[in-house]
This record gives sequence, C-alpha cells and structure tokens, in this order.
Amino acid sequence: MPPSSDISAFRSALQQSKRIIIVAGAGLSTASGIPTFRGAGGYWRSFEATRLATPEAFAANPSLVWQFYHYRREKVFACKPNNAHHVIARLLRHEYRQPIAPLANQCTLITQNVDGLSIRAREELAASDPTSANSESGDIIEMHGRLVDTLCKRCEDRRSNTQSPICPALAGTEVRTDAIMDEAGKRVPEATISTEDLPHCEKEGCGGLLRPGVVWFGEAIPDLEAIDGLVDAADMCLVVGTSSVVYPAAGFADTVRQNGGTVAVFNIEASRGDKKADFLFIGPCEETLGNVLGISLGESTS
Ligand code: BJW
Ligand code: ZN
Repeated sequence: MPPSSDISAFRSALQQSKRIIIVAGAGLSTASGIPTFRGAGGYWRSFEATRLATPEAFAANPSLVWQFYHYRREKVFACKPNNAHHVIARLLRHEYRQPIAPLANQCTLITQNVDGLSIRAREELAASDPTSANSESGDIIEMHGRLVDTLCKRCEDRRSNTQSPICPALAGTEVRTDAIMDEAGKRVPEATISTEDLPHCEKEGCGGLLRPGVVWFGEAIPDLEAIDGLVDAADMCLVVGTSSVVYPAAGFADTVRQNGGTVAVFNIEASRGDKKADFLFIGPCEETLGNVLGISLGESTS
C-alpha cells in the first residue's frame, strides 16, 4: 500500500505513540542555508561532498579536506536554526508534546547533521522561556559528530573549537566555492596549505595533526548501542530531510516498522525512505513539520 498523506490519521497515530524518535538529515537544515550532501547542492568546488567525507580523502589531501570543513564551519557560524529545528525543539519538550502525543514519555532526535543547529534551537527555546529552562527535554543525539569538534590524529583528544577561522592559514579560503578555470579553460589547481599550517593539537606535549570531529564513511558511530536501544523501543519514527541512503541511520525506520511501529517521512521529494513509510508528507519540512504535527511557533521565530 502506498503511504498515506492523511494528516488526521497521522495525528491519531501520534496520539497513541509512547516512544518517538526523529531521524533527521541534511534537508532539515537547507532552509538555514546549509547545502545537502547529494543532489544539486552536494558539490563544493566541483568536488562531490561525499568523496571528501572519508578518512582516505583526509590522508591523501588534508589541506583540501580542511578547506572543505573550514568552509562549512564558517557557513554554520553565519546560519541560524529554521522553523523545522524550532518545531522539533518543541516536540522534544514534554509540555509542548502533551497535547499531540499525551502518552509519549520519550522523544529523541537522532540527527545525522553535524551543524549543531538542533542544539541551538533547543537552547533558544529554553532561553525564551526561562521559567521552563529546567523542564524536561528529550535528548538530541548527533550521531555523525559535530563540525565544531576536532579530533587529534596522534593522541585522540576530542574537543570543541569554535574559533573562526580555526587557524590563520585557512582564513579566506571559504570564499572560493567553485572550481577556477584559466584562460585556456583548464582547471586551476587547489591552493595547498602545508600540513604544518593546518590545525594542530594543543594538548600539552602533543602537537599532532587535528581532523574534524565528524564520522566519516567506514568509521564507527559513537554509542551506537544506545541508539539501537532507542530505535528498538520506538513505536513512532519521523524521518525528516534525509535521502535514507547512509547506514546505519537509513535502517532505523525499517526497524521501527518491523517492530510494529509507525513511520512518517517528511521530505521535499520522493526518497528511499518512502517505501518503508506509513505516512508521507512531501514538501519543505520547515513548512510541513509544524503543519502536520500541529505545532505552531507563534511570532517568536523566523
Ligand atoms: C529536504 C529539504 C527540505 C532537501 N525539507 N527535505 C549497510 C549497507 C550498505 C552500506 C553500509 C551498511 N552499513 C554501513 C555501510 C557503509 C556506510 C554507508 O552507509 N554507505 C552507503 C552510502 C551505502 N556507512 C558507514 O560507513 C557508517 N559507518 C559504519 O556503518 O561503520 C561500521 C563500523 C563499525 C565498527 C567499526 C568501524 C565501522 C558511517 C557513515 C558516516 C556518514 N558520514 C557523512 C559525513 C559526516 C560528516 C560531514 O558532515 O561532513 O554523513 S556522509 C553524509 O551522508 C553525512 C550525512 O549525515 C549522511 C546522510 O546524508 P543525508 O543527511 O541524508 O543528506 P542527503 O544530501 O543525502 O539528503 C538530503 C535529503 O533532504 C534529500 O532526500 C532531499 O530531498 C531532502 N531535502 N531539502 C525536506 N527543505
Ligand atoms: Zn593530540
């Protein structure tokens, strides 16, 4: 049976749900101005973003990979959460969830995004209503790491670094976003920053080369056991703005469905997630999510 787009049927299922997971991807942040990984937005200087997100690419050309991540860090510093992040921040909070999912005592966002915008939306919500700053909010799991984190290749020290730019040599490289051609139409090679000028570990006596603290292809997802536990227990799975091609996240909806739960996909277009969906809401999630869930943002956000 094809998935339904009946909002009242979806809301009835939500009323019955007890444990909700939201599985999010790059489409959650497009309205904030962050490019996706696949499709038209998935290129940087004519490189496929997914080809740069590997340990092999970093080993072969740390200068290029750092320029890509520096560009994305600077972009995120200049962005703010959009309506979809704000709706999810509310859904995570018990008092906002109560009217639409009264039985749901657990609600967790499992995001593949590394931009930190979901955390920022949650912080903004807490700040906008100081009386409920301590009220219970569901967890946010950033399963592919964080752009602002660095990881030392030598001592494995992981820490948050929000310096802009992260090192002097990368300053200004973010403005080059397209491939440059010379008069003969030949591609001008990328400027190479020598490895010693890239970010290095500041831990006492280390000085090892730093890499972005994100999860690349072939690398393990931190705390996957805990995530699997949440997925196994969930009876409602909202899949928001992901192409559902990257595992393990792409398999979470299958698990929920196999366990008898309900899956609702929110995507701007058809995606691989559709075939495992009970409900499908096509459109920009920054509009559909609030409408379908019945969460209004009022005047406070953009
Ligand atoms: C909108 C919208 C709007 C636009 N509104 N919608 C099983 C089968 C086959 C392969 C594997 C498997 N298990 C593991 C693998 C290998 C691999 C994998 O999945 N490969 C596939 C490509 C086949 N997985 C891994 O390697 C993972 N590791 C692992 O499994 O380790 C095992 C292990 C165990 C023990 C020891 C060692 C290893 C790791 C995956 C890491 C992925 N990393 C990246 C980069 C992160 C860092 C960074 O950001 O730079 O994560 S790749 C990239 O893809 C990024 C994303 O999080 C991820 C998913 O992409 P996403 O978010 O779905 O984005 P898009 O662009 O694809 O889609 C956007 C969607 O939004 C589209 O559908 C649009 O239509 C939509 N959209 N605007 C609503 N306004
Ligand atoms: Zn170190």
